[in-house]
Amino acid sequence: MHPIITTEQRSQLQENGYFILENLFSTEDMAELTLRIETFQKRHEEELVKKGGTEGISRADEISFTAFLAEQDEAIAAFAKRSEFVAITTQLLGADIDLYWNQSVFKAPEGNKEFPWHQDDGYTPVSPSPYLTLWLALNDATTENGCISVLPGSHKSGLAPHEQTPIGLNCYPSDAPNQGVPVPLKAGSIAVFLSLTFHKSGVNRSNGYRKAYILQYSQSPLKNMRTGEIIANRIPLTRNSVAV
Ligand SMILES: O=C(O)CCC(=O)C(=O)O
Repeated sequence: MHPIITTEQRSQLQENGYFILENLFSTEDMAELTLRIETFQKRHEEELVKKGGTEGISRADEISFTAFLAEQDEAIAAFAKRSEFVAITTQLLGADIDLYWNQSVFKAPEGNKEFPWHQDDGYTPVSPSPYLTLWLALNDATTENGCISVLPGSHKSGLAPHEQTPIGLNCYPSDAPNQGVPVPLKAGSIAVFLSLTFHKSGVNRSNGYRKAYILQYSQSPLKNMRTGEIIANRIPLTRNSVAV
């Protein structure tokens, strides 16, 4: 079973709400996965343009969130079920795990907006909470191209109020003196954080796309706290700590 989550990483998650797993996957793995993802991301971009440039929190030529990738592609599903994810999630969450949500997030060069501070639970509050968000860098994420930042300790006060803005939900001022910790990541590295940890991503000032694949794993079953319903049609990862 790999990787083994160290005592230090566990206490970072508990205290700060996040930790980093460096170089979990090879650059070859990331190149292959990116190719598969780009088929869907490009199609989504084309649809965005046809729809006038925006849909939900995606904006053509700025930022696109392309969801349900593992549900549509066998190779991406196989990636989301890799033993690395079994190891991480069973150690941190428990024995029965599902892939709750998965999406790519591509930030276009010279986009001029941050993606605002939020908790993932702010978009859909669920129980049990928190679940785990694994933010995987498909290419190098840097402070120049809009890597994420996290606010250490912000997970400790539960679900914060979020206000709707034109570019996404927001739970923390973008002009507060404490703007958290930037988390640059090499391709193939992961930021592991809790669904209650405040995070945002920066402006992409580079001349290339910043590409990420976000995998969110939760205990099974998972309830939508707005509707009270069990969230159906998720991809099972483990039962009794064994991959399924
Ligand atoms: O990758 C990004 O730019 C931000 C994505 C994010 O925070 C999210 O999807 O929750």
